[in-house]
Amino acid sequence: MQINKIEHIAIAVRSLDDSIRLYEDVFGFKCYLIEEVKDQKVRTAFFKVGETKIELLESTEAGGPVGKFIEKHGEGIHHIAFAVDDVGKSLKESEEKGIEAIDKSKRQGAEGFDIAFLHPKSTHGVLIEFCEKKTKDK
Ligand code: CMX
Repeated sequence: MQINKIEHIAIAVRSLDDSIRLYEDVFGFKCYLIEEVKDQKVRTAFFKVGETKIELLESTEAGGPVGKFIEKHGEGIHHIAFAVDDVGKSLKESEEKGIEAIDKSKRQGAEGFDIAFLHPKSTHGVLIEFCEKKTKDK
């Protein structure tokens, strides 16, 4: 498998607005996109950091994955996303090597990326996402 780069690091936050202020006013980043991903029950905000990005995640429903995460762990790093050329192939290769996938096939995430997650129980406690950009400009 070839990982091209860390596409983004995602951070679960209680309030997108409060957290955007931190990243803009203190760190000097510029939020370039706020997008709701309805099927994931989150609102996201993105910042470019060199070759990679930071994604802030605010839960829109208590029972959603980020709502449950914050309830259990509090705010903090939620997942790491790897940029790959082919999410389907990366999933298959991972499963062949005994890693449990959460998603059995790719689906659409924020920014129109194809995405899929591996289960943190299989990856030493880190939720890992594969991300494939449809128009390639890695
Ligand atoms: N990182 C590391 N571990 C995590 C985790 C995370 N983000 N979220 C949950 N876990 C842990 C739990 O603490 C639990 O550990 P223990 O068994 O030791 O207590 C374990 O994973 C399983 O938890 P669970 O209660 O059985 O399952 P959940 O219902 O909490 O679901 C998960 C966990 C990872 C399967 C679920 O959150 C999921 O499917 N995530 C993928 C989708 C997602 O995260 N979407 C939000 C972001 C979308 C986006 O970026 O657009």
